[in-house]
Amino acid sequence: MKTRAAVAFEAKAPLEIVELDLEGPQEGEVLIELKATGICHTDAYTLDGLDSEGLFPVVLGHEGAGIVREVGAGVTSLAPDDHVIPLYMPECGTCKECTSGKTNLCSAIRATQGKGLMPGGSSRMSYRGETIYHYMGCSTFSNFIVVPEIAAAKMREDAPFDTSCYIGCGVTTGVGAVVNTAKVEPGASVVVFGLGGIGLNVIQGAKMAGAGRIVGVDLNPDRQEWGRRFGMTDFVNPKDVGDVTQHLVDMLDGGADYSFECIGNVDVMRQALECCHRGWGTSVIIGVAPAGAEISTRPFQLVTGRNWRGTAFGGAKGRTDVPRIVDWYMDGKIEIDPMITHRLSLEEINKGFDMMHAGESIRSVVIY
Ligand code: NAD
Ligand code: AHE
Ligand code: ZN
Repeated sequence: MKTRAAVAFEAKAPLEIVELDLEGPQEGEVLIELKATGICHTDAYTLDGLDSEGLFPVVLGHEGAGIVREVGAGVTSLAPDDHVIPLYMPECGTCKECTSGKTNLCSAIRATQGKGLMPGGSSRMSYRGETIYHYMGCSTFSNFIVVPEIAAAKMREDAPFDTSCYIGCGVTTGVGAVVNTAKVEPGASVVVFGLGGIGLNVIQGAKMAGAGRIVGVDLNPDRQEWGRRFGMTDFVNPKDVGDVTQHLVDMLDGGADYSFECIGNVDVMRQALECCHRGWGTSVIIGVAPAGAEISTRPFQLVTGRNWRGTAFGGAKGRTDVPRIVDWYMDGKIEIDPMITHRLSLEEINKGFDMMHAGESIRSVVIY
């Protein structure tokens, strides 16, 4: 069949809207008609050539929601007309990681996923006979996609696609980092570096967990109002203070109980660790840093009891946790609607990237 898609033919070039050839679902796979997709900073990072796994030509996008249209042989847990969120973090339920009870990092299809291919080792997408790579096992910048059954989470049918798609990455990552990874407790102090599509969800997760002080740090002054809207109690613009780390340590009587880096900047990752309280403070890295970048600190920071952690997809197990997060949204426990600042057609997708870089959007969503 044919599908309309925004293709990244090369790094740093605008996406081009073309009609691709798409092969149908094979055994254990499903065909999904996407209804909406968000644009996450990780898509921009790969498009900018900063991803060590980046491949071109590729259909980017990993934050979608849609409807199952066809299932391949042997598919038992999904059927046509099911509403689903594609998962870049699948959940097979049987691999070493899924059964460990210690991580959400399912390993069933990670090797081929990182090579832009389906589990059998081939791509389902092509353009004029040339292979087009899949991205993060999702490629939601295509109207139709094929994904493995284990990489789609069923969602309730009354949840709107144009907001629920954000649960496919940003919402789950931010809220999950707080509740699954850090396990922030009531009254704890929290510092959030970077108040974009992820950081604002960390803030609302911290508020939901009953955190006390929630300090936001961002270079964009407009983000102060955004942070306060979701529960931030204090705002720090690094441009207004000398030493950000010392400023936060003084502000929080020795430092933060928890900090979250939601930017992808290794210098800020160091500040996020070092603003944590001696003896127990935990810093969680969420931001994805450019290929080749490395983090550093004095080992003394760890010797004296600070903890450095990281999280992917907020520690959430896709097929188990995503439907619950959709329920949290539908029950008003978390907010999504105000963060969707722009709705675009597929033809306007490059505008979404421009607005992200200019700091004008929180989340742009493409509606098919
Ligand atoms: P975004 O562009 O919406 O937000 C980034 C924010 O950081 C902006 O508000 C920007 O003003 C601010 N910022 C930039 N440089 C700064 C600095 N030096 N100091 C303070 N603030 C600064 O991006 P996003 O979609 O929220 O993504 C954030 C990061 O999280 C990216 O690196 C993305 O790749 C990563 N991410 C990781 C996961 C994961 O599972 N670990 C999931 C999603 C996104
Ligand atoms: N491909 C990069 C790593 C990118 C990365 O860390 N991705 C996050 C999700 S970002 C979503 O917006 C993730 O889930 N990582 C775990 C994994 O298995 O990819 C690189 O450095 O090669
Ligand atoms: Zn993302």
